[in-house]
Amino acid sequence: MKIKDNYMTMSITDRRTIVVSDVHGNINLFKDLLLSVGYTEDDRLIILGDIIDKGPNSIELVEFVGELLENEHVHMLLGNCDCIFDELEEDYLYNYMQRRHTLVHEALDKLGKTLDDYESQSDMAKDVCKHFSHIHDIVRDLPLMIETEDFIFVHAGLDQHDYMNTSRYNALNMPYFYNATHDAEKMVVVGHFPTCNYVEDGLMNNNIKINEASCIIDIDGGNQVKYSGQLNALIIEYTDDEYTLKTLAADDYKRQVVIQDFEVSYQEPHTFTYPHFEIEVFDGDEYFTRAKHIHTGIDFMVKTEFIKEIEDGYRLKDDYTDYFMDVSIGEEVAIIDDSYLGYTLIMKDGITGWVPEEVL
Ligand SMILES: [Mn+2]
Repeated sequence: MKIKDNYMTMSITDRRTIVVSDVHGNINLFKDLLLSVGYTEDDRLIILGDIIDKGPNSIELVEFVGELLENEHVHMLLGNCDCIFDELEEDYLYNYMQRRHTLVHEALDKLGKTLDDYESQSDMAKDVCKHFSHIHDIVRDLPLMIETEDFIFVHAGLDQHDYMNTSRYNALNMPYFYNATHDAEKMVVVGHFPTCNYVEDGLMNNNIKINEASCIIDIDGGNQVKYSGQLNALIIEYTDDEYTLKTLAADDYKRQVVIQDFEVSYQEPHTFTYPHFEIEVFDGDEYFTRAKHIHTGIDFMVKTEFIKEIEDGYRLKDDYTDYFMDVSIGEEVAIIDDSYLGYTLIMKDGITGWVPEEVL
């Protein structure tokens, strides 16, 4: 199957359009985001796929999206994670379930069963399909792409040439599309690949990224995937034939008020993201250690607890930023992780960084 076999065209100039992607079972955050954008049924809502897996409430979220879809101005595209019902008999499923929370976990929970209760994976698949066909029905025949006057919406990406012939697999799975090019001559809006993987100015930044030159917008804020992920909304509004774009984000981290100013006079921040985690480690203390990032050759200071010793060397235990955030008294910031010695990882305006713990 290709995009040209399953897509929709529509005009979006008549009302406000809100675009959201990769909600991944996080129903509460999705509702928060809809509330913050002031969503009403007069708006157009386009969900770019991947409502299922990783987050805690995939089944309830699919049911909720199913209700929303009864409104003719609500549309959802297929994402790779929404294909879970087609993968129930795949060999890799049980292995994946060890690493990630999935819709299957929730389905078995609701059935009061575990994988051990089934003689075979095929029996499990049949049972889940039988009891959750109403969930399957909602995500079964979703389109791969929506094309409008000025925009193309697709979950992951388009082929470089002849986008209508992009395969279903590429439309749902293409990595690093933000760095690619296309010949669609419209603004292509995708999710799937968290924007913080495209590091600019050395910052860990989860906000929507817009590349006017290559006509690509990535809106995936890494919700449920990155430890400081957020859920982004892209808002498109037309006046006559001209559109304007606005962005808004929601997250569910606890908030704390800054009680002391903190300012760094000069720094050149670095952010290293998946999959380049190999580092060389030099001297340090319990707070920070001098290290070299192997893939880029960059020398930097790593929070010592972020170093993971492996068989033949050292790795970062996850995405890492060495950015120190400026904060002022009275400011409210999101607390990402306050379990580190002496310093707290916070997020402000979609950007993640460290502050000394005494400023909070
Ligand atoms: Mn995806």
